[in-house]
Amino acid sequence: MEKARLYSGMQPSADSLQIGNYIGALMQWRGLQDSYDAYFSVVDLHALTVPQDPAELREKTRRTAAQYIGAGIEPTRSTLYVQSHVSAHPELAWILSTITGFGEAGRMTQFKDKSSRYGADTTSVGLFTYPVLMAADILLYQTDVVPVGEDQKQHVELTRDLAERFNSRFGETFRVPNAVIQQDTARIYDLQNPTSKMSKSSDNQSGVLYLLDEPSVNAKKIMRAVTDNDGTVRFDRAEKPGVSNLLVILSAITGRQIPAIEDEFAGRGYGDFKKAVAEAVVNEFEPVRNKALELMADPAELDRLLAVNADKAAAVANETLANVYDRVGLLRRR
Ligand code: ATP
Ligand code: LTN
Repeated sequence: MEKARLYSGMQPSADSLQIGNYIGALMQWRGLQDSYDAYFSVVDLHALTVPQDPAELREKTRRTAAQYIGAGIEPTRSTLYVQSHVSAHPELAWILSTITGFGEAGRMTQFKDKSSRYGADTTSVGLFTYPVLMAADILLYQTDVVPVGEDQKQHVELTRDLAERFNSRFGETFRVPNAVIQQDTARIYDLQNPTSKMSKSSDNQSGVLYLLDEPSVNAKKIMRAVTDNDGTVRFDRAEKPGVSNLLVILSAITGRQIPAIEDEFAGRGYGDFKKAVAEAVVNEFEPVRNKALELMADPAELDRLLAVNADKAAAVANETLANVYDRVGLLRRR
């Protein structure tokens, strides 16, 4: 039987990914790549929706791809590519934008949050149409499942609506995808501010564990993580957000259940517990970081891998796009 198709992606918005991206996305992707025909993109066109330095964007794109591979996304098994290498993405996005309502796009909460943060004058039209490009990413590959965080659920809903609308207007063209929402329990918070989500593009780096940082830097950040005065290693998001966050990290990385960890550290101080978390994180990151650094040291080989995968992706995407162009009535070029 043919494997169902899976699509996901991440923006190259930082020099290094952080542990939330690893636990919340990469570990899951790695686990899914055997059971699905999986496509993973570095969505550089999406990154352009906020100002980027051109040289840095190029570098971040390579680095993000290297970290996908370092984390175990295998470029021979999964189709791991850079979004801008497949020109069908912006082409389909244009077509989809013509069937997206202005009000419909305006209801996207991520756009509302970001535009109110940046102000109307610095908010680009690209930021407004961001979800339409995301819909194009997904629909080009006749995707069945889209693993994403809770914050992207609304964008996948829009994608489904657009697929259904297009199919009913122009005939069956797109598979209607389903979101697979990553468990909220896999959400990682900032070590210094454990009630806000950890982010790779955070202004303050002291609470963020970067995959590519030196092991000693990450160990230090964990030893300095904000906790509380109660002194017991116990999961309680409301009262003990710092300790709970460290418990989630240790549990996700070791695969052990939180109660078993609580038992192990009963009657022991936070120092011991933090040491165990630091050791687990450093050991987990080491091979990921080494592999990513190795790939980054040979950009020609990395670019070659990405080109092979872009060709694989383009073959699928172009077929969908040609069908779409026909359906909407664009004249074929002979
Ligand atoms: P940015 O700062 O650029 O918004 P980010 O680190 O918040 O980046 P995204 O690029 O928005 O991350 O998300 C990439 C993937 O990582 C998504 O699947 C998202 O759900 C997951 N992810 C991001 N941050 C976390 C987190 N703190 N905990 C768990 N998963 C996360
Ligand atoms: N918007 C997503 C990244 C993204 C994506 C996609 C995820 C772009 N295109 C297609 C899944 C499928 C984010 O910010 N995490």
